[in-house]
Amino acid sequence: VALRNDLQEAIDGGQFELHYQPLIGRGDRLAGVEALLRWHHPVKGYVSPARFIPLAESTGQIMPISEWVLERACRDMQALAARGLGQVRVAVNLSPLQFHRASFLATLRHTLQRTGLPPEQLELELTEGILMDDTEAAIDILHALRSLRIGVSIDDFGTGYSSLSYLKHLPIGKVKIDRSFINEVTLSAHDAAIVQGIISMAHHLGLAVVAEGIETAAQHQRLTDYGCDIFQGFLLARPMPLDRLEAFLRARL
Ligand code: G
Ligand code: G
Ligand code: NA
Ligand code: MN
Repeated sequence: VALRNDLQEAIDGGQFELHYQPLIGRGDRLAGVEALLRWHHPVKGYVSPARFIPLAESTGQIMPISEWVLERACRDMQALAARGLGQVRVAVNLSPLQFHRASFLATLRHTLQRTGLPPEQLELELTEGILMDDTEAAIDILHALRSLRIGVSIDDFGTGYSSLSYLKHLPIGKVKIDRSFINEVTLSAHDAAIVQGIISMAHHLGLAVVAEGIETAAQHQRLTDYGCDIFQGFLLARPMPLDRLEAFLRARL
């Protein structure tokens, strides 16, 4: 209950921040950034979304939080563009409740209109669980996103049911291999086989592959050898507030 009340104060009192983690393509090309929510609690300091997102899901508070995240991410990318840093693609994590709300697509459209962000610059990250809940409804929403020209990636890929065959029915653009497989990709023959299998299958289906949680140069090299398209992890860049992202981008111009 305490955390729940705190969450309401956080919503009302502007205690949320968005940090951004760069996604780096082959040849050191910037592929975009992932928006990661941070709660700066006045007493507890930074509280991880892994702690408060599940709570916010159960109380419904996830809805105003999600709308804030989407709007902030769009506005921040517009601010970067206005400062001459180019049209940076931003990936926003979706919660299940948000995705299945009847108002979801309308909210997206309105946010893009209000902020002026070109839809091609927005990407949504969904977990397999979101798609498995009600696959028929999910596919309809994915088609609507595609016609809006908003990108979709499957996050934490490999940790859910991962019925690989369902991928062929889904209009999506990318899979993000969960970092639990990347952790030991250079140490475990099993993880290496799983990672290569995912990359091969995804490429045959016309999907791009992101490896998340890259922490060592050996992992980066191995994933490069396996043909992975995009890399994300502390080795390349940590999540950072907008002003630091701006400096990061400026240094690459
Ligand atoms: O950045 P960090 O490792 O603390 O993220 C923990 C979890 O919180 C991850 O699963 C991430 O996807 C999720 N998360 C981060 N930001 C958001 C957000 O804006 N919305 C939702 N629904 N989940 C988020
Ligand atoms: O579930 P999701 O993939 O959205 O989680 C993203 C989270 O992963 C972010 O909170 C981010 O802080 C974290 N993350 C990003 N790169 C790395 C990394 O290299 N190592 C670890 N351990 N976590 C990472
Ligand atoms: Na994510
Ligand atoms: Mn992930």
